[in-house]
Amino acid sequence: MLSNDIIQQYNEKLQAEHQFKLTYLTELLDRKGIDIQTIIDKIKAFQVAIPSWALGTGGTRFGRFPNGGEPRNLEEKIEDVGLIHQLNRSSNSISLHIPWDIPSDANAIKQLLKAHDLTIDSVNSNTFQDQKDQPFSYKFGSLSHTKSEVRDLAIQHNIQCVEYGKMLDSKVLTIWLADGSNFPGQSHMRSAYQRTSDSIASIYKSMPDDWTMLIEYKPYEPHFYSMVIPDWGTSYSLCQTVGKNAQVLVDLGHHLPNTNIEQIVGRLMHFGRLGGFHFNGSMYGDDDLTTGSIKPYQFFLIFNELVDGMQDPSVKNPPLAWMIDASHNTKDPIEDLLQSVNAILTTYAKALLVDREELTDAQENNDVLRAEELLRDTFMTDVRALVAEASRQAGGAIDPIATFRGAKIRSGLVDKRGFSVATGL
Ligand code: RM4
Ligand code: MN
Ligand code: MN
Repeated sequence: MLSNDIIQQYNEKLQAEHQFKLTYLTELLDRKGIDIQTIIDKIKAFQVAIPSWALGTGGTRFGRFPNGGEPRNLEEKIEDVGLIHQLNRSSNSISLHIPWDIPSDANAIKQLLKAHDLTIDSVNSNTFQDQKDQPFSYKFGSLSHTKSEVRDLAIQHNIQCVEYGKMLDSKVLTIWLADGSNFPGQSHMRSAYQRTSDSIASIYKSMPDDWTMLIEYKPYEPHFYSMVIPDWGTSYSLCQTVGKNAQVLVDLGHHLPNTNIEQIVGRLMHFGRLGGFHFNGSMYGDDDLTTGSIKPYQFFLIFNELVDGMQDPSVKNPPLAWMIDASHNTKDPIEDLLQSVNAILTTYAKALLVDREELTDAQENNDVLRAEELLRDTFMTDVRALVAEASRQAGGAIDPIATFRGAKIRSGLVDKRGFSVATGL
């Protein structure tokens, strides 16, 4: 664990400039009738889960370029997330992928989580790879497979994930189904959907009542002709079929270019079926880049829709599960994650500043320019000092990345762990 003195030491260096920016923002928002502390408190409460599989360098199928010091086991993954949370106070949970993160001693893991002020977010099943000594292959599908023995294996794996989750007090199972086809005629579209729906229903039935099932969609990859769950409509219909504790999960990279994701968010919230988010950045598809790095305005529009839904009492959507789902091929994974969380909080803060009454008025009166300018004005406001202040007030760093770099944390991890490479993709 990092000594809090180090965080304070870096904060002191940055305090004067930070205060200057904050004072300006306080006055600017005050003129608009917004109390800055109310916004800061909301930022403090916003927590984004870190996926265990994003703590090592990712790769493409052409190669991987690790820098060393990666977590070698679940314990070290928890330590890394603990470090991130210590620096930004906004990442208080970790999501697990089974079988990569099977806990060998659940009680010891729970103790470790507690020591780092963390909890387990979701457990994620993996039927996109065959494991060693697996009796049947997922090559031609898992939950949608034509053969019942393969489907049963995949169903049992998901049920097992829930068991591991229960041991660690998780309450969320996330299913991302890699099933699909690569060639026309390969798969019978309607039957593949029906088999999937039946398989998901059996998993759902075995889940405790206070658990949530999140169903993710993805238009292509690993299959390129068809995916069994390619879009939000399919996820939504599966959720409707299985029951009220199933929700749609939106992964920002799982859309074709130019899809209006904010509209999808609005629709799902309207139906009360938006369960959670996988944040990342995307240029073409499932690029898994740093959140907000490619299309920051679109990201703001998505948050604008989220905040609008969350603040509207007529919207009966359950609280959302926020998570990053990224892969770090180029940057240091911890730095990249800190950058992503910062982009998420900054964008959330901006969406909180939108004058909703004014926007509704402009929309009702079809004043297109006024509505658009209202959003643009908020988007252009530099609110980074609000996020820095939220972190500072919560005991974190004013500038988490500067502190991570200044304290030479990565080289410390390399010294301790050696040239290690984490499990994951
Ligand atoms: C998928 C999807 C899932 C993630 C895997 C590793 O594309 O985004 O959420 O668990 O990648
Ligand atoms: Mn995802
Ligand atoms: Mn993905």
